[in-house]
Amino acid sequence: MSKIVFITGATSGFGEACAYKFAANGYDLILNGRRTERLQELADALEKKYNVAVLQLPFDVRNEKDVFASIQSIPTDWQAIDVLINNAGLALGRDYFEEGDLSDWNTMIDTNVKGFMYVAKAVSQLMVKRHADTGAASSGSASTGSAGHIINLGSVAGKQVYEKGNVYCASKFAVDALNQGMRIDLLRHGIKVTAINPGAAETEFSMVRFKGDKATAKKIYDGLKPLTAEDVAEVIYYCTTLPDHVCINDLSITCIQQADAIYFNRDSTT
Ligand code: NDP
Ligand code: 8X3
Repeated sequence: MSKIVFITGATSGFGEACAYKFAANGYDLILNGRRTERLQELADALEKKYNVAVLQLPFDVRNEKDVFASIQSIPTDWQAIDVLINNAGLALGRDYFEEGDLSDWNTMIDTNVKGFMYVAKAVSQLMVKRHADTGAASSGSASTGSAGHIINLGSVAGKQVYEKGNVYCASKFAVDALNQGMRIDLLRHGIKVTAINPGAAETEFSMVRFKGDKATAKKIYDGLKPLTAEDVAEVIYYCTTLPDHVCINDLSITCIQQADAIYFNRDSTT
């Protein structure tokens, strides 16, 4: 039987690249995002190219009821989720704190923190149930690796605050704390929990952050050869290939021109 990966935010960027990477490696996929046409196109492409099965699960991660209802209604055949890539998220605006837009703040917290928690809770319940059903709990063996793997998308912005990053950084600091908390609390169920913390990666992220202002979005990557979505997907996939008893807990990844959330070595010729 094929393994199953569940990816939130699969309609673009890291999520979409992960969908291709995991499909290429034989996984069946549960794919989430709000843009249903994109989900359909992606599902069609993956099924055709890799002959994998795809279950589309469109919902807005901010909607608590929809998240739990959708995940609890996953057909039995699909409930043995091996890997959750808890990825849906966004930044909105880059403003001095006192000038920040309250609606942007609410959307970031509702998506990156609350939505992130809802998805992780609903999926971890399925993983815990599976762990109990397979008897791993009673044997005390957490090393079987059969219980599942949760991969949380943090950020270098969740390790260090930068100017005008305020609320986005706070949301990713929360992800960092939740990643640690989940790892501690899910330890007894044999569930691996990994944080992936990328630096600047050219996806739709900056276009979303700057609300379609192409010039400002592009400026973020001036003088950089930033990470690509595929670079990040490669690393995420790698984390799932290690032996059952090995877990990468927390991994930061930047392009070679970025040291952390603040320091860049930009090259005008790049
Ligand atoms: P993209 O904008 O390319 O992709 C974001 C994805 O999240 C889309 O598929 C979008 O789908 C989905 N999404 C956003 N809001 C919701 C929602 N409310 N419900 C369901 N899905 C939602 O960005 P990235 O791929 O770059 O970002 C993915 C994650 O990585 C985010 O958590 C981001 O914070 C993080 N990150 C990004 C970095 C970067 O530089 N790009 C660096 C570090 C971390 P749809 O609109 O269809 O719902
Ligand atoms: C996204 C990376 O540096 O734009 O989390 O905050 S950054």
